[in-house]
Parts: sequence; structure tokens; C-alpha cells
Amino acid sequence: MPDTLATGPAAPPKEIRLEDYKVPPFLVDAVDLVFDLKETGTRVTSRLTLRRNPDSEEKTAPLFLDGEDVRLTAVTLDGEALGANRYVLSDDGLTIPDAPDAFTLDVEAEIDPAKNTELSGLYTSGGTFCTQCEAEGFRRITFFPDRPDVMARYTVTMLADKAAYPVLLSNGNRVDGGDATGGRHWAKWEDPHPKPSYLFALVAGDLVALSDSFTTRSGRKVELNIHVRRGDEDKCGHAMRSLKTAMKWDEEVYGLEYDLDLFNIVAVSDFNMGAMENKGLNIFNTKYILAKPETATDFDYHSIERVVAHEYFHNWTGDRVTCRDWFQLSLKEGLTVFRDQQFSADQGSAAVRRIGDVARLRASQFPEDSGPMAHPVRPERYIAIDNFYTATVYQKGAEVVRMIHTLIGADAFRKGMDLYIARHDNQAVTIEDFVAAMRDASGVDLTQFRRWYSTAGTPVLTVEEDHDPETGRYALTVRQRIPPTPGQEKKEPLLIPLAVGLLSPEGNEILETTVLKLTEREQRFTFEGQKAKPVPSLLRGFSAPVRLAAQPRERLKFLFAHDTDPFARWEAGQQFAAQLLLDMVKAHQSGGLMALDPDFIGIFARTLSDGSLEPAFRAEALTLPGDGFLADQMEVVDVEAIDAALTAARRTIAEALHGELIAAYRANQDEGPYRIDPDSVGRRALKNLCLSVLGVLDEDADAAALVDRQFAEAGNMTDRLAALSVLNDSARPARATALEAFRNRWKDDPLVMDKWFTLQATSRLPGTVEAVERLTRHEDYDPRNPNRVRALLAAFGSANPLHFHRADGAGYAFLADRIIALDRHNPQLSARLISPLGRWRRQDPGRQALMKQALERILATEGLSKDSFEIASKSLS
Ligand code: B3K
Ligand code: ZN
Repeated sequence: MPDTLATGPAAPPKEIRLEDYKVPPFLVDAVDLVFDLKETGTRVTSRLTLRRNPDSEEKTAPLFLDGEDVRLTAVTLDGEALGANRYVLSDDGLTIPDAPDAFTLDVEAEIDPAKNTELSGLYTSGGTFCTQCEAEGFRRITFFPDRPDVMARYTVTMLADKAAYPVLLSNGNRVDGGDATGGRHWAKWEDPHPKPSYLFALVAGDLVALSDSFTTRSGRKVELNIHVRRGDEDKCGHAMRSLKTAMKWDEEVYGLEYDLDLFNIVAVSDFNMGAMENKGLNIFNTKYILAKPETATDFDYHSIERVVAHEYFHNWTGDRVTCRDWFQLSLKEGLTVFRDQQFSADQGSAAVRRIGDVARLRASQFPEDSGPMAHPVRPERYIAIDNFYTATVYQKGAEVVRMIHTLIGADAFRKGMDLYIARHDNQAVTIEDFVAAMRDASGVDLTQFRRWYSTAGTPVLTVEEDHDPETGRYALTVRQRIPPTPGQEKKEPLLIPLAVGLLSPEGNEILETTVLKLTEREQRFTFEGQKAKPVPSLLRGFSAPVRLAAQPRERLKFLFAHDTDPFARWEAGQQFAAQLLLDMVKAHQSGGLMALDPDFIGIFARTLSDGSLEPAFRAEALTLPGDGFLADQMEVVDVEAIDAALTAARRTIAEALHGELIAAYRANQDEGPYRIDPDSVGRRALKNLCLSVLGVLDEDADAAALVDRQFAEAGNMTDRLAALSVLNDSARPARATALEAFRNRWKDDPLVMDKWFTLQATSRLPGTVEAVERLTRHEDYDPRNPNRVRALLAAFGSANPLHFHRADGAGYAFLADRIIALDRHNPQLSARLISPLGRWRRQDPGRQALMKQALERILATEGLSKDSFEIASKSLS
């Protein structure tokens, strides 16, 4: 870290290292908490039953309890009040030097939930008290050994004004409650399962619930409630259906049954992430609960299903079996993302879901893996753990679990899961423990495979073929290379499952999907009996999170027309289109004519009308690769040329296939009520794909009429937003009128207004930087609400490369200003906005200098948080 910094954080933040892990010197058997809830001056009383950990070597270590922004008012040890000479209070906690081997500690403290703008610990959101403790928020509530390997039984009593906070919730079951004096009431909750402090939760508010029940396969009736603000109760049906489907799925697929009689979900509007899996009391961002057809898109419906399932699945993979330390985060996150992906695949078209998951991984994780923040799935160092809730830990972590599934097979994987849970129930464990269970259940040696967890960077595979028609021998020579990443220059070869198939020159499958195991830097695989030279279909199903080096254009074209593996077929189309678009980028750069290969238009037309392919797949296959995908394949990114190429390609297709697109639009229009089944969703996607291509023809009266009519008459948000997205890039006056009408209609619905902000932040029209800047002063903009901030600023930084990278640096300077302002009240959020600025290495020298300038300005901010310090300093190094 630079030691010449004049300002920045007050003290240089400490780096936490995996190799320094030590077992906790003290264990907590029971926690009894009492909350006297007030907006400021909430009194928190805790009684901890503590004992020395027999497994710790530090037999005489003092007791240390983490605590941050908590006012200590009294400490009592075994009934004796401790004077100030018996403990040491510091910025980060409370030390009691002479602690006995087993004792009871009473701690009294005060906190101010309404002033908690970091949204970590206990805070208020729209008049509701709620908590967020993962990863280190519990220490902002009371003094405690706030680490996941300290698991305790919790009892929680809360007292609050009855009229303002009629609903009082915590983990586990409500065991008692009643009225108190002064218009207050109280409730007592008990969680029978031991848990780490990060899973603690409390909610008090004026909420209404959608209630239902689920009977587990062993006959236990579980009460289910989704609590929301009054007025939102008509938007919880989809979340409730998703929850019940997920509960059943986990029983059927993994034999995992819910373990309490009550499952509560609460949705709040101010939340730093998507949702949180607190035991028996999941707390959600409203974005992942509330939906009705008029306000939520098909994509929102899908995300809700996925996130509700994800948090529910954590009950076993996360809560019952938890992480020893935060370096093991992917133990619960990678595994749970893999489980939610499997679940989602079972709810609709598995192929289309897989395409979506891979697209997401490539859009977010690949850039991370090749940037300044590149880290292994199990990181080895961090300054702020909140910065490591990353695409690498989540999405790449899920891919690593998926590879185990591929290598050992579905049955052995299930046995491995059973063994993992049987061995480690109620324990805080490591990634090694998970891999060991998979090894023991399958008998497959996973020693080399484990390197995936400690190796950063995306491997690049090159594949060469040779063929001897005489002997009928066909061979693939595969090489793996893993680019260097910060702190990891040299890498050992990984065990990479490479799923391949072979097609005959006529397009018939002659070798079904086979998984080749690549273990060396270079390896040759031979196939006998191939008189005619086959066409290889490589990396089917995206069997490993790697990049495949460019393949011959003719092969891609062939595979896009014939591959029997839907993922590989889609992928060939994307790679083929990307090569053509990159040719157009080059033509634009050299002042030449940007022409789109007529073959592509032919393939596009055939795919559009190919009734043997499901509509959702056709929509995916016909979506041109995005700016990020193209930028990723350029040595020096040229955002203007990419934009010009994409626009030109869309225009060419729209002009050439005008009639076909209109016909397909009409053929996929659904009359009647909105339905969310895969076919209806697919048809809407295909119809709106047609609209978005046609929509580039601003001057075309037919296209304009289609867009305007759909915007005015749409019966659901998917269609309305699709039309508005087209208008959003249009120079027609209809754009302003539509945006205004949209705001007038939806100004009281925050989640819909988030979409309104995002649209404008991602517009390709000139003047967007200034427009976004003006929006930060709009009456509906609220810098304290993370959804609104992300809707405007994160969207601008990560989804509008054209304007974020404006050559004069206005986009960078604007974002840096907002980050600096936000860092004062919500560092978790501000730190996350920095990453687009960190991707300067592939920009031209002028932009590089401006991006670094913005990062340096952030780094020089007085009192900068450790979160933002970590990202900004790593981005510059
Ligand atoms: N476990 C939470 C994420 C907590 C993030 C803390 N900064 C949500 C999830 O992955 O399920
Ligand atoms: Zn999770």
C-alpha cells in the first residue's frame, strides 16, 4: 500500500490473512439479548455464557469482544460489576484481561438505529427496525466474538411501541410476549439451533403479511409468512409460490427438509444487497420479493424465484453447516448458487437458464478475474470482507461445484452432499471439508482439482485438431494457460473437465457428449474410427469456466446451424457474431465501410422462424453479443467503434429482414392475460427482441408505430419496458413524452422508478453524462437508498460504456464525485461503485490517465473508509 498518502483512512487498514487463522480462545454457549427499541438510544442488554475453548492453545488469552459504534454502559462478570480498570475499551472492541475459564458476562450498551446509514447492524428502513449482520454487522449491535466459528443458542426479547411496531420478529420461534406499560409491548423469541452471530436477525415494524403453510415430507406443518409494508401485500404471491416450490425441490433433490415450524421473510426497501439468509427470518430487499405483472418484468419474476430459493437453500448450506472463517465464503455461496441454478433449470428450459448463467458469469466474473481485484474462489487476504462478496466467490464458486458434479456424476454428488451434512451438521467448516466429503463419497481423487479454489485468473484453452483419413484417427491437442494475476505469477495446471461432442460433416452427432479430463499443460485426446473428418463441438454446456481461443469461422457457422447441444449452438452463434462485429469495429476504425456478412443475415432469418427451437432459445440466439463481450476481445477497447458497429449491424438486420421481423413480432404476440410459464416468457422475449432490432430504424413509420403502440397499450411491465428501452435510445420526441408518462404513472412505486433511473443512465444518446448528473438532483433521487443509487450510478458505471468512457473524462469525474460523497455514509455501497474505474488497463492512454486521476482523487479523500480504500488502492497498483 502506498506509504506516501497524505490522507485516506485515519490509520492504514489492516490486512487479514488466511494463514493467520486461529481457533477462537472462547466459546459462547448461550446468548440472551434484550432490546429496548428506540430510534436513537436503543438499549441492548446481553448475557453471554462463555467458556474457554479446549481446542485453543491460548490458554490464558484475554477475552476479546468485537464492538463498533456501540456505547458501553455496564459490564458485569458473574454478577460482579466491573470497574473501568478491569477492561479495556478500544475503537474495535472490548478486552477483559483476566477472564476465568467459564463465566457469565452481562453487557449493557446503547446504539442509534435511525442514525445507522451504513445499513449494517440494527437500522431503520421506512419506519421499520431491521438488521443486517453478515459479515460483521453484529458487532455494531453489541459486544461479541463476531466470527462465524463461534456458534451459540440465542434468546431474544424485544420491547417496542405497540402502535408504531405491532410486529416483532426474530430467529426461531416466538415463545412469549405481551403488553407493557407506556403503550409498549414485547415479544420473546428462541432459536433452538446454534448459529454464528452473522445469522442473527430482528425486525420490528408496522407490517402486513401474506401467510401460507407448507407440510414437509415428514409431515411437519410449517407456517410461512412474507411481511411487507402496507399496500404491498398484493405483490407477494410469486415469492410465496417460489418459496414453496423451493422447499419441495430441496426435499426431492437433496433430501433436505426445513427444520423449524415457522419461516418468516421480511422485505425492506433499504438494503445493501439482495437478501439475507438469517435463520428462520430471511430479510430481503423489496426488489427480490415484490412483483405483479404491471410492475415487474419477466426477468424480475425469474430473479425473485432464484433469490427466494437461494436464501431458503442456505438453511442447510450456510446455516446448519456454516463457514469457519470468511475466507471460506464460497463454501456456502458457491454451493448455494450452484443449488439455485439447478433449481432454476428445473423450473423452465434448462438450456436457456444455462445460457443466462454463463452470460452473467462472463459479464461480471471474467472482467474481475482479469482485473486488479482478481482473487481465487477462496481468497487469501482481505482488508474489508464486504468487498469479497464477488462474482468470483459466488459465480465462479458455483462453476467449481458444478465441475465436481460433472467429474463425479450426479449420484455420487448427492452422496457427497449427504456425507457433508452428516459429518458437519452444526459445525463451522472449510472448503477442504466439502471437497473431502465429495472425494470420500465418490472415491474420486480431487487433489489436483482443489487448485481451482486457490488459483485466480481465467484459464485459456487452445485446441488443435489433426486427422488421418487412412487410419480413421482424429485427435484434439488441448493446451491450458492461466494468465498471471496480482500476487500469482505462475500457476500449476488445473484439472479441467472439457465436454466435447463430434458431428459428421452432414451435421449428425457421431460422438455424444464425452468429458475429457485435462490435467496437463498440454494433452492429446484421440478418437478412432473417423474416416471422414468430424467437426468438434467443444466445451459443451460450458463444462468449465474457461475461455476457448478463437475457432475458425466456418466451424462456428456450422455449429450454430447444427450443434445438438443447445448451449454450444448458442455459443457458436455468439462467437461467430462477435468475429463479424469485430471486423466491423476494425473497418470503422480505419474509416472503411462497415458491412455485415450476408451469411449472418441468412442464419438470423432461419433461426427467427425455426419452429423446432423454443422461442426463448431463439431470443437468446438472436441477441447480438453486448459491448462488454466485444470489448473483452479487444486489446485496446474502443467504445465508440463498438457502439457504431453494433448500431450498424442492427440497422442492417432491421432493413434486410423488416418483413420477417414484423411477422415474427405478430406471431409471438400473446392476447389475453399475462402468464409467467416458460412458453409465454419465451414468446415475449422473442417478440421484444424483434421490437428492439426494428426499433433502431427511427425513421421507419411501421417500426415507430409498433414501438409507440406497445408502450401505450402494454398490459405488463415486460412489454412496456421493452418499448421504453427502444425509445430510450431514440432521437424522436416520443422519448421525452414516454419517460414523463412513465414517471407520472409510477412515481409512487420505488422499484418501478428504479427502472426509470436505470434507463436514463444507460441511454446511448449524446449528453447522457449531463443527464445522469441532473438526475442526482432529481426530487426522486435518494442517495441513502441503495437500490436508487445502484439504479442510477452502478448502471451508468457498468452498463453504459459509451458514456462512462467519454473521452474527456466527464463520466469518470462524475462517478468519482458521487463515490466520495457516498463513502461518508455507506462505504459498502460506495466501494462497489469503484470497480468500473479499476478497469483502465485496456483503455487508450488518454482514458487511462483520466481513470487513474479519478481513482487517486478517491484515494486522497480524508477519512476514506477501508472498503473504498481497498478497492481504489488495488485498482491503482
Ligand atoms: N449471504 C448474503 C450476502 C451478505 C453480504 C454481506 N455484505 C446473501 C446471500 O448470498 O445469500
Ligand atoms: Zn448466498
